[in-house]
Amino acid sequence: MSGPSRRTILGAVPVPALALAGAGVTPPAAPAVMVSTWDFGAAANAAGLAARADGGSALDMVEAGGRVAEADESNSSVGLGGLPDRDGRVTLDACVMTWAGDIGAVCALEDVVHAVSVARRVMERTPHTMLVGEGARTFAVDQGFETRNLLTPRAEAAWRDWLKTADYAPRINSENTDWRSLPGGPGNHDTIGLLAIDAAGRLAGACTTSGMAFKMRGRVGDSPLIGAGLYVDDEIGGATATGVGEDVIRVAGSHAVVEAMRAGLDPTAACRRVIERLARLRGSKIANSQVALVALDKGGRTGAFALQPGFTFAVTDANGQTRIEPAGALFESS
Ligand code: SD4
Repeated sequence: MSGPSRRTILGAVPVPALALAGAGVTPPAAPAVMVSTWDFGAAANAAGLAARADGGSALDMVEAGGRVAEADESNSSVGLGGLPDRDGRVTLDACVMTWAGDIGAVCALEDVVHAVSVARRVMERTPHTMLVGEGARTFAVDQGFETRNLLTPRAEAAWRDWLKTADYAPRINSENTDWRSLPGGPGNHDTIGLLAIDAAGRLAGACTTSGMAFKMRGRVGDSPLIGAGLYVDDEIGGATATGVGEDVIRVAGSHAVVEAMRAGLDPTAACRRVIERLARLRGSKIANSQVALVALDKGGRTGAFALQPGFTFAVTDANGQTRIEPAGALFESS
């Protein structure tokens, strides 16, 4: 069955009244213990599962997964190799949140690959929850993190090419299309949001990114913002977001998903409710925006929903079985 066209959705018809496209995902064979955004989440989940097998906490799991994406030089939007801002500087945003409500974040961090680990240090070693820019970098150096130039030759070439037009226009699902089309496919990654349940049944999450390619210098998206790019409530579940951060922030996307689950919705329905809310709020302004939300509840159920088709997420169960799930979307392909 086909869903509504983007034009229909944007034509003043109340979103909830419509039969929406691709509403569900296949339930996992076994409860999930880790979920992360995009196809490349599979490699991150493998690292998270290894951390779990070593007795690691849910925080260790999501940190390990985030570090896989950050360290991959061939990715275009996380850590090393991330596409820079319009001034040619790679700046990283990341956050973590635990079962206990402990949080840490960094924004616009430069020259340090593992932003997710710096965010964890902010949580563990400072009286604060967020450090930005030069202060975040200084803290990371004080904590022993190595510095290096994050702008790889490939990312620099892409930036120089972009400078010819200097047209800032986020591309829908570039996270998957770039990754699939680049040489070596599975080696390429993008913004990654991760949620995990450890052997003690505790939940944690992380989100790490170099943000939107060719953003203005100083721009911060949703990814390091607790409540927008990530939220975890150990009684209920967690959620994380990817896509155009400005639109995720407007609806406090991840927190809204967790609250929808608290109200009784399953993870897919909770993500869908928040995407519909964004569509009602923004109408035609989100016609060319992609926002995707992913959730994992306390019982290991997962779900996701997006504005546009093409978003996928990686689900891993306690046996280490990983599946790539396609998310339902509000707009069908036009
Ligand atoms: C941001 N949400 O900085 C991030 C970008 C993203 O996959 O998710 N890209 O707005």
